[in-house]
Amino acid sequence: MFKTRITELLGISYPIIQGGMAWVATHELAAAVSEAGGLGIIAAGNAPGDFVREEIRALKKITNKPFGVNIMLLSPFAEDIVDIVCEEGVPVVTTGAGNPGKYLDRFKEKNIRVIPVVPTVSLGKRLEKQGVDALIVEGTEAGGHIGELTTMTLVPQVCDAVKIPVIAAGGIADGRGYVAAFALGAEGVQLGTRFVCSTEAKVHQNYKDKIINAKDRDALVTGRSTGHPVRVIKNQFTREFLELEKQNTPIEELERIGAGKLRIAVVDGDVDKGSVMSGQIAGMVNDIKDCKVIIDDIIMEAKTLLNSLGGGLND
Ligand code: TUI
Repeated sequence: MFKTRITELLGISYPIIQGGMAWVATHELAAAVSEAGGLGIIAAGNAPGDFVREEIRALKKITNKPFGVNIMLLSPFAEDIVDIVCEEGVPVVTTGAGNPGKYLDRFKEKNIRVIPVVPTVSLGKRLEKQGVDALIVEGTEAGGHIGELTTMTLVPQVCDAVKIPVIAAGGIADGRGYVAAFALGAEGVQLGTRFVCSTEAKVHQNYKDKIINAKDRDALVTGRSTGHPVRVIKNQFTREFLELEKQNTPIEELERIGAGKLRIAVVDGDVDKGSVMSGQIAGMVNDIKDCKVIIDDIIMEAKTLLNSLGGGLND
């Protein structure tokens, strides 16, 4: 359960990858996760190509370990980011918020491992046929832009439908979630919210505190009416936004209001007027730890849990 096709494919020590969170997943966080034996990811988000190129170069100066770049496919700069990851010798690409099919030939040509996030069985099957290396199967418990199905229901259905390895995401932050994901058929896990609350994440303290103080029902969904549902922590922004949605405000107006709100929360620390993206697991993330401690604790807890569960076989 600790050496899988994912550790093999990516050349990492533990099958734990970090989510590609816009503004949060900088080279500092990615390098820390990779140094700790997982796969760190730089998030391109909506950033322009030159910014992402500098992030990749900055990461390479501080670690020689494998890493990845997440391409958010709704970004106006997605095409440029594809060019840049091909030029800069990036070993792994993850994608989100769309179908990366049209870019796959170019990634393959450069021997880049491609691991898209999929919210459905059908997209997973289609991308397997097109030659992706693995899938990140993300349940609706996740933070940010989400699909409809839960991790519990989606992961086993995708595992049954494909032969390539699956990485489970959405609602995982500790050894219990890790073992549960493997029980569902996954060979790795992706964590987002847990890594936001790490020492190395260059995220405003107010944002980390908002997650640490969140309770079980504080992560809710805005943007259902726009077709781009986004999970965030409840605050003044979500109250106002949800009220506008209730009043059938036009989609273009809602998108204009939502634009730039993540940066305000992550960088400026305005967690009242900004968008504090987080998964449902926020209620269980109660401290800030080094990335290495996060990963070591998960592996230790998973081993202990497996021993106790295995003990049940002798009953
Ligand atoms: O992408 C994410 N999480 C994100 S992206 C983001 S930036 C953003 N902000 C506002 C609105 C929209 C985006 C914040 N958080 N997670 C991975 C993910 N991918 N979740 C869902 C999907 C997804 C959805 C549809 C993947 C593929 C897909 O395909 C549709 C198609 O074209 O077949």
